[in-house]
Amino acid sequence: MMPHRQAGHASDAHAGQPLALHYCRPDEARRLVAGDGAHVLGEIHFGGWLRDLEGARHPHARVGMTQLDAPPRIELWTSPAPVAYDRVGDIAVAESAELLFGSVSVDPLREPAFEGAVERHYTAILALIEARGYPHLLRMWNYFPGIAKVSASLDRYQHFCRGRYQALADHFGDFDGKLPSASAVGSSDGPLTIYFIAARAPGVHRENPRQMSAYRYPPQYGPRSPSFARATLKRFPQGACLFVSGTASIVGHESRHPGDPAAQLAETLRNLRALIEDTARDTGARFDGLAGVSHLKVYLRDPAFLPLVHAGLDAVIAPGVPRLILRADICRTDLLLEIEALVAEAP
Ligand code: 3EB
Repeated sequence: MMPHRQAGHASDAHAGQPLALHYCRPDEARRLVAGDGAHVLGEIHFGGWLRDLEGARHPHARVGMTQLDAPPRIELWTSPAPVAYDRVGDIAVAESAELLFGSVSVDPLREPAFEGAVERHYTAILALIEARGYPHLLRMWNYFPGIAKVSASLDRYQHFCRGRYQALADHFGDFDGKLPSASAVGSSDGPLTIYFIAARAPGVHRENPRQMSAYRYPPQYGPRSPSFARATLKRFPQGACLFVSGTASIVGHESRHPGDPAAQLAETLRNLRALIEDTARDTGARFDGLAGVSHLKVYLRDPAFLPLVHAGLDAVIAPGVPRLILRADICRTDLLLEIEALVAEAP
């Protein structure tokens, strides 16, 4: 399943699961997609288009974030089981027996239209997953340009949060334990892209013992709080995995270590370790702390921080764990980096 990984590595724990993640070179993606062992759920290109997807039926998107490591990788989600493709309005859909992968990639629109568009797309996604019988959101990614641009005294991230909140509140009522894991990060250019994984059977949404739940943040961060969980645990017959949301140098609700990327990285890694260990303790999932991380995606405000990020990660993450490092705008201006992860249960 993971030709770029060495045998015996943490991510082999994903083998046989209803989904696998690959951060792979374009030629590896082509081979995986053409082979008969893997069916594509979705394919995300960061930077430019990395291979020709003209006529592709599976959900795909290009996100305007430069990759800071060479060679560039594609984020490819595959299923060992066959996948059926469809398109419903703006949503490209891939359905396997257990999982639905969807993506929306549209003109980002300017304020004041942006916020309503976010609400509309979220409402459409929620209606789709209900109608198709995959009502349980596991993970959502949100990318759009101009995340710090201010209009009507709110920045675009705050407008995004308001639109998302409206759709999710209409759907769920109260949020406790209902919101999925997510990332929401600023791109340099390109569309508003929302992609997601939903399931027939529920996951377990988790919070971080070192952080206030984002959906309870005080109003200083915006009129509507960010609506996501810190992580979502999903049990498959072959083992559990943990979708870890974008995680930053926030303790409680406050940003820590302004202007100090090394300290922000260390704080972020403490947050990740606490979240993974707390989930393992509470649920019995066999996650081996940071050693169980199978994939990392790092959003970095300034490419100059790249060497210290590599050094900091090398100290705690095994060398074979694929990391995608992207130039991106983080939603709070005092945050210099954010890290998301996939964690696999030990075999
Ligand atoms: C934070 O902890 C940092 O709005 O969906 C991380 C992950 C962050 C997801 C989101 C925001 C989101 O508040 C920012």
